[in-house]
Amino acid sequence: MKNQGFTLIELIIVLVIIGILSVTALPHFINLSSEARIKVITQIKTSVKAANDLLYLKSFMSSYSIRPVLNRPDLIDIDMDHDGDFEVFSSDNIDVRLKYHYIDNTDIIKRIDLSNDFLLEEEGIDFTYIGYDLNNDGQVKDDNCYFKYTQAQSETVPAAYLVVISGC
Ligand SMILES: [Ca+2]
Ligand SMILES: [Ca+2]
Ligand SMILES: [Ca+2]
Repeated sequence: MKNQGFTLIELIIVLVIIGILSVTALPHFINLSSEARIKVITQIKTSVKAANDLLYLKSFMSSYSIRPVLNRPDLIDIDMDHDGDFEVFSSDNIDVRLKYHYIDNTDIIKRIDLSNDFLLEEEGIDFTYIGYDLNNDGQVKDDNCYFKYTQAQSETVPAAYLVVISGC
């Protein structure tokens, strides 16, 4: 039999169902996306910490070449790709310069895959914020939905990881 498309009564039924769905489902989706944002922010923290823990370990492994930095006892370079060069300033090379064996806050962006959904903001020489700019004002901290990385401060004060999710 030839398909005759929707009859008027079918169309009305469909519209009513869509109406009911949008009323009941919308608040749920808003909740979900807040939950999703919290999950993502937490995930970013986990990824950065995992990357950092791994680099920390490698900085003590004899299988990686380490180079001290002149007059900077807080810094070391690691030849991550084992090619004998220390290309720590090249953005497409995995060689890395660590501060007290942890990632410098400005190198976070090199170490994780970040989508355009996030805003990344650096503050001073120590802090990097990655989060949602929910009110679109170009700033990330005011939205209270971010991950904050603090680079290591000394041999005894390692890197720190904080999530703020009260605004997510
Ligand atoms: Ca290298
Ligand atoms: Ca820094
Ligand atoms: Ca903002």
